[in-house]
Amino acid sequence: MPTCLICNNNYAPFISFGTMPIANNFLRPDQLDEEYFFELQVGICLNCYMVQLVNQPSREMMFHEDYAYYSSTSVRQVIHFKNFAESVIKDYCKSNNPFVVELGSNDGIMLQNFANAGIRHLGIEPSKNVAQVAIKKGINTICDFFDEKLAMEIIKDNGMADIIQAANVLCHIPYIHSVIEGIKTLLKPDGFFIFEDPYMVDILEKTSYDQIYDEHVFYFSISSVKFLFEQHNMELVDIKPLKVHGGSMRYFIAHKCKKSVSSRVKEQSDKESGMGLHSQTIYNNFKQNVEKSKSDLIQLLKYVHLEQGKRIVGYGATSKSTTITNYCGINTSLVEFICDTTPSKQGKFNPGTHIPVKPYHEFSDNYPDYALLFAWNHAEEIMAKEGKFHESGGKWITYVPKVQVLE
Ligand code: DWN
Ligand code: SAH
Repeated sequence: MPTCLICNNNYAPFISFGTMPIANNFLRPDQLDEEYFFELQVGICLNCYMVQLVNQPSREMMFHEDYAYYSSTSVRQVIHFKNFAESVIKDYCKSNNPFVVELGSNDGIMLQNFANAGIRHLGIEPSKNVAQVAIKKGINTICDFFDEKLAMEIIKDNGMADIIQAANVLCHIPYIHSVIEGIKTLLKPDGFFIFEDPYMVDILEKTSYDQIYDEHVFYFSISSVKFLFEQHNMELVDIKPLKVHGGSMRYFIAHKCKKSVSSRVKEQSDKESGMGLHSQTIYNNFKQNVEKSKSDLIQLLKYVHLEQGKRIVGYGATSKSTTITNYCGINTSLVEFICDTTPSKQGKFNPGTHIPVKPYHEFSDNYPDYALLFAWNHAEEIMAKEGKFHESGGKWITYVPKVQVLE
């Protein structure tokens, strides 16, 4: 039985997806034969309620000098982080010469707002290629993995932080205890650690099982986050539900007994418990929903392409799509190619099932009959700009919250 990364209790996995490649390892033609695979399984620890990956590939296999995800590819995400930064500046940057630290700052999508406002800031980003984009924008960035040791070095050079932020990062880190100890050391006594990640309740309700892949080690809920920070004498003091990435939660953490705790925390925690988040049944039901989603999707794609002879192209070579394509066995016999605006993914092949990734113009120059929306979390942004595809008679296929053709 695996051991919980949070509390060392034993737990049993409730779902297995079979072997999976590294989700963001888009392959050059000469790399197709040398892929790494691992067993993708998830379980819930019924002692601390943390939903987690059973096996994790090493961090260096995922975050390196050629990390495929550049945060600023979505215009809506740029706006989301501008609003996030502006609220932090307004509410928490009142002290003299405040210092803001961001973990997993990627290409600077969040910190550029602090840099532009002349606020002292520092990004910690281990993936060198994206860190360099931020540095070129004039954003102070250390290219390394954040942990307790690095926190001490940051203090030595910069002093303590008023605010520490992390978006879609904490859930990526299996050595989370060292990271939280680092945050505790680096954060001023009256400071806040504010982080956001995909929310377990949204994943369950939408059967968005494609959020499950190597980089996402944890699937947070209010209950598991509370337990985790209490182990470090820190406290969850407020929450804010968010629409991004298909439903996320923003968590506000403070040193223990330093801030009043919003009633929202208990309300949402009670809601989770009422939904059955603390017992096994809901996760077993999720497994059944995932299996149904898989068979519905394969059936639809086969009907559309093999029986009706229609062209299907994937839209957005997301990390999430690696889980869908590998778990459902989707390859070029069903999907012609995947279009994506990220230059470093283009001309490569998706991990595992080796569908070619092509530049966006290959989609718009010759619209397919159907577009399989792998970037479903950006649906609003994508639909708003793809009016011509729709006018040409093109249709969208989605699988979240259920498999369907959007009319
Ligand atoms: O947690 C993570 C999140 C924040 O980002 C990381 N582990 C990795 C990554 O996950 P993802 O790859 O599933 O993220 P997205 O934001 O769903 O990826 C969107 C992809 O679609 C990018 O490759 C860019 C592309 N795209 C596009 O081709 N046209 C996106 C938009 C909005 C578009 O219009
Ligand atoms: N914050 C951005 C990027 C999320 S992708 C956004 O929301 O769009 C996750 C990022 O976390 C990657 O850029 C990865 O390199 C970084 N990361 C992984 N482990 C880390 C660690 N220990 N410390 C800091 N960043 C880390």
